[in-house]
Amino acid sequence: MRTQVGIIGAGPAGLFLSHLLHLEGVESVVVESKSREYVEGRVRAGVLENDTIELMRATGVGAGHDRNGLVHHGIELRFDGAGHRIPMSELTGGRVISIYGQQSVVRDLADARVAAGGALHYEAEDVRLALLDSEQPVVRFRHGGEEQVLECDYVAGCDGFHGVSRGSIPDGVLTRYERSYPFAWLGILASVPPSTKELIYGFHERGFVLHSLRSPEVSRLYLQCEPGEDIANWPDERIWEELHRRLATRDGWTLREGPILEKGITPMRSFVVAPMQYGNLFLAGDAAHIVPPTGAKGLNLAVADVLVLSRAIAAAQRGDREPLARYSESCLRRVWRAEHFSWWMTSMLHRFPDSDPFQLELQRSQLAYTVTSRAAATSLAENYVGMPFD
Ligand code: FAS
Ligand code: PHB
Repeated sequence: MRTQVGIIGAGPAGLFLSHLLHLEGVESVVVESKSREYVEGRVRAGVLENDTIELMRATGVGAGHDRNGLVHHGIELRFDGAGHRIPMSELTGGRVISIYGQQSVVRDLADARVAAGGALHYEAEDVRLALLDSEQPVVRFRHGGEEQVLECDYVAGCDGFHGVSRGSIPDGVLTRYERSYPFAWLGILASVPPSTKELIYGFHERGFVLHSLRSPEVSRLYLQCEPGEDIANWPDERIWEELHRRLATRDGWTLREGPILEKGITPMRSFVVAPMQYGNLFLAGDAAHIVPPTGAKGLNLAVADVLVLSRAIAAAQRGDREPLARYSESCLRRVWRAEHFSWWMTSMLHRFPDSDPFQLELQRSQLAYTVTSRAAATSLAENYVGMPFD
């Protein structure tokens, strides 16, 4: 097989890249180790930035979002028994976020690729990359028991944190920046109408809490828990009891309970590799960087990366290799802004096991300042709705 761009991974990064390249008239083949059902069944991101929404609309994959996405103009910070709204759109000249699950995003993108005759190979086994520093890199994999060889001009590593792409780069090329956090998130999907119209980020002595949404009938909620916690220690009643405690307010706000459809625990880390390229291999999304989900940036960063990459590859096909040479530099500016914002939100809203009363008062002061100072609230708002892609 031969193509222009071999894409490893059919998550948001890989599928959006294949879609954008198609619109640029560049051919690609997507190689994914899991089944389409598995990828679309994975509950992950829920928040889309302003420019991710605009890009989906501008490139013809926004219909699903416009039917079912929930556009929000603010979020709430809740601490010491009271909620404080951050009017993000008012503070950012009308920019918004929306709640539209990652499952729906990848479904809409895969539908668009299939409709356009795109080549998507799900359930590929034993994916291996070779000749990455040559003019003709190669992707080998087994599909349906057959050995496949895919010759490409470029390879895009969109295979997430645990993929093969980053590991295919020789030692000594990449610099790793990482930080892990002494807590994790226990997330649930519940079949109950959300008890809030906008996201609630809560700081509580017992730990962080987040009330998010998926639809008018389905709620998504998160609790700070111990790293490496066993989900078996969290029967549904205990989860609801803890959510009630951490979200309680003095004005009697109530949390509705309902059947828990899905629950899981997510480790928290910050991770970046630089450069995000080696020869004709280009890393995008979680393959190159991870943010703790407190800033809701992961999926949006993946989309920003592949927008830069698709334009750079199209320019290279027209003979201008400059944008491709500057791919890492272009992406890393936005990556580090999102890394800082996600670390800052995580540090302000979580209970650190070694935190003393002084630390707690520092966090309270940061929260109080953020909800009373227009300048501080604007800083949070502009980072949360996302910096403009261009
Ligand atoms: P992905 O991990 O999504 O996709 C990589 C794909 O590569 C997968 O389908 C995988 O099966 C495949 N793959 C792996 N190894 C392979 C191999 N060897 N060969 C072939 N294929 C291979 N982000 C936000 O923006 N907003 C949020 O609200 C948010 N909430 C989150 C909540 C949770 C609980 C988690 C875990 C993450 C959250 N994120 C959020 C971040 C998340 O959405 C990721 O950033 C996003 O999935 C990144 O997309 P990709 O880079 O495409 O990686
Ligand atoms: C989600 O809806 O899953 C979600 C929302 C906000 C976050 C993280 C996850 O910060």
